[in-house]
Amino acid sequence: MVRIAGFVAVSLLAASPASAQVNPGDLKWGPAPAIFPRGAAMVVLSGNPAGPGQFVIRLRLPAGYDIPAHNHPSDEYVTVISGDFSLGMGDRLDKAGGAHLGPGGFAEAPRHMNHFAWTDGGAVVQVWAEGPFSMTYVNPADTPK
Ligand SMILES: [Cu+2]
Repeated sequence: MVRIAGFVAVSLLAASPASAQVNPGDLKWGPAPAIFPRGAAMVVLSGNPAGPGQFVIRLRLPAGYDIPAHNHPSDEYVTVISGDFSLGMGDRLDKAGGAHLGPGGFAEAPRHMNHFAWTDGGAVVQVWAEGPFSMTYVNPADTPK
């Protein structure tokens, strides 16, 4: 029965984000977890960043947003969806030392390698990494409270 099949498909979509298809306007944004500097919004597209396994999230960063030097326990793959996003490798945020990326731009931060990022005019970026996700700030004073 077509109607039952359709109902089942909708139920699976709601229960399992990993199999979902979604347009940008339908994403349910919320405040990013406190491990990120204040002001970012986040949506989980696939998986669970808090648990084991691969996940995909998007982050919406306001203009003038800085992410101080930090590292992660897994490789991090970042795709710029919109806006401007700059990312560099190193132990301190150095705006002279990053690569400036636009929509479609891509960056990879190998696991445990210190890196930093910022946006001048605001950005939406998509992050693919392995959970459980964490951020270790190089300077403990940079750790958001
Ligand atoms: Cu990072």
